[in-house]
Amino acid sequence: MKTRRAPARFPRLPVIAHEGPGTDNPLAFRHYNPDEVVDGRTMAEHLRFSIAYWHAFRGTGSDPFGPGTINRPWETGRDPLSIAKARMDAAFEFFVKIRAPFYCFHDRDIAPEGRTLRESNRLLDAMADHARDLQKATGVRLLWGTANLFSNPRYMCGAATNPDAHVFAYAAAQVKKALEVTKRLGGENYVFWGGREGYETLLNTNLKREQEHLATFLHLAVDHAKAIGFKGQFLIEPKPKEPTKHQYDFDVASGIAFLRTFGLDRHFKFNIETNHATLAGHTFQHEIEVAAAAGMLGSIDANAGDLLLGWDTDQFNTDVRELTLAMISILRAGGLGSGGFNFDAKLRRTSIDPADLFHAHIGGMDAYALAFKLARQILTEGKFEAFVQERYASYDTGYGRAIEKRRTSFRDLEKLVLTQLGEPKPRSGRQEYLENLLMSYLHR
Ligand code: XUL
Ligand code: CO
Repeated sequence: MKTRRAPARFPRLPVIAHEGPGTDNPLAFRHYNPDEVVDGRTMAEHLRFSIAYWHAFRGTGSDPFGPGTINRPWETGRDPLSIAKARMDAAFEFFVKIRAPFYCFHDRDIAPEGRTLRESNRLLDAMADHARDLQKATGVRLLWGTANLFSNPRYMCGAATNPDAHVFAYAAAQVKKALEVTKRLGGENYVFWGGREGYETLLNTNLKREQEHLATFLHLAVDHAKAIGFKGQFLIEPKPKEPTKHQYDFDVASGIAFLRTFGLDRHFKFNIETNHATLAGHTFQHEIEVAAAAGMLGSIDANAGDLLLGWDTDQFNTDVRELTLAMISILRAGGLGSGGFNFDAKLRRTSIDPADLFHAHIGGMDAYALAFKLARQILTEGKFEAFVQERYASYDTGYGRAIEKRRTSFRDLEKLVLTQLGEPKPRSGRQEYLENLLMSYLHR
């Protein structure tokens, strides 16, 4: 790598420092102290924050009603490859300044797409070399890679679920390359988000064949990972709709059913995105609990939707209550392992200043750091745990235990009720008491 220092792309923005909750500096962390050691690990190691390349460095603020509003100086002039390199220099400067140890990308975020697959692969290789050099120079690592199988018009009717086998083959070739690049850059996970793996109308769709094709595609990916020695974790990112009307990986529960049906469950965990959970009609915490119950909690796409809007608004999440509940479930499940918290979130269309990118991520990181601390405190004190344990205590002994061990029958239970138990005595679920208890932690 050349030693010549590139000019700063964010010249007026500093490396963000932790100044504590009392600071009035808007460009400082109040709660996220990357170097603070908690239980033998730094906060940076616990939280494994990651920046989403597509939003932070490819997002322009465009919407269906108008073009982009966000203009970055490195996006103009020269040829697409030079622009991609200047953009990546800016990205790594940002990762360092915002103190994020990880980033994530789609293949087409970091490199321009060529006219042929061969040319696209060559461009991707050139940008992977540049990324490798920048990773080495900064210490920033790749949380996960993925392939964009939804933007190019060839994928308008799906990639792995396309009715045309030619498109399936093209998508396979693209994922093969993306997996190889992810491995080369030390990516710790690889994500499959089926943006167009669904349908608009059943009038033109063979749902059964499409689901089988999707399963075959994932099996081929597992085979290729094995062939090249990629050891990262495979993740499915569920989303119920948008861009298609119905997507096959609707939510975590349907994802688990799909993976188990096709013998893929050993190879996959879930990348749970907050806004996708709410689009599926669930809370964020619900999706985390469902994945954790199956031992398949992998990683988080950290964002939020706007509950008054029905689409994927990908906002930064500063709802400490929601995040504390999510963190309780994550910590109780033993954490995210090779996963992390990836800010799959974008600036509002009107937030056009470089400083807005900093404020957005500072808020997201602080909210998660605060939620992490609150959740740890709640779990350490164990009041909710004790309440729940007591609520289910009748299953710990006697006939309750026999039910859990499946050592009983309807006949046995009927006899028990008729001869000994009689009518059960209703017990309060005490929801309001528990909500107040939660509030006492959030607002001390
Ligand atoms: C889209 C989305 C994607 C995935 C990666 O809603 O979340 O950016 O995270 O393909
Ligand atoms: Co996402």
